[in-house]
Amino acid sequence: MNVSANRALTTALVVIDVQNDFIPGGQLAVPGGDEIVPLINRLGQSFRHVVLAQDWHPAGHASFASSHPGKQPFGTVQLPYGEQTLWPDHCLQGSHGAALHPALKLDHAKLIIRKGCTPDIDSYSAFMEADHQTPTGLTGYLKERGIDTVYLVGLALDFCVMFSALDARLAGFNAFVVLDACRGIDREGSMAAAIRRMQEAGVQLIESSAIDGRPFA
Ligand code: VGL
Ligand code: ZN
Repeated sequence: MNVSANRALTTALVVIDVQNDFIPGGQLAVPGGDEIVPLINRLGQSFRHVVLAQDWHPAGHASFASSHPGKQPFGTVQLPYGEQTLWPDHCLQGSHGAALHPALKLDHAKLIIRKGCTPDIDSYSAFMEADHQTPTGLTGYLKERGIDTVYLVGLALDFCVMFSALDARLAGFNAFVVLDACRGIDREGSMAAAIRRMQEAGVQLIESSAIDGRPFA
């Protein structure tokens, strides 16, 4: 087996939360969220292994401001695992808002991992719920398939992409975030903080020009 074929087998593209509710017009719109879809579609052609993450909350989820009387979206509440930012109701299981963006075309993706399903625990990360104890199963899936390197793209850079990248490092993966294939929410300096935290954790921040052109297929 030659080197490039080997790299194809050990590398995965992980597409985070490219869902209607995170696109302009959705319940928790990320500015420019729709702009990255054509780029992600193109990058997908460079990867044999593609995994999609889907934020997938039950009604009354603990991350919804509406679940906490008197609380507003973008406020916070103290939960057993720490401080939880509160959001508008979003990505309700089975809803249009929770569906993957209709222009996302990654037909060869083999796994859709749904997260945020536990009623009283949020999960920004595609790897681990916010209690830092409950795995989603993604680490096991990737490791069982011999994957040691993940490239992350999607929404939102300063929340779900960042926490997924940090947890990928904790699980021992090489982690790259493709910045121009992400968009952020950027509340109260969250974007700059996310970049700093990822750099400190050894996440490599790159542009798509570094990988465009089928190197992993
Ligand atoms: C996300 C807030 C709440 C994300 C998900 O995908 O970044 N952000 N749920
Ligand atoms: Zn969510």
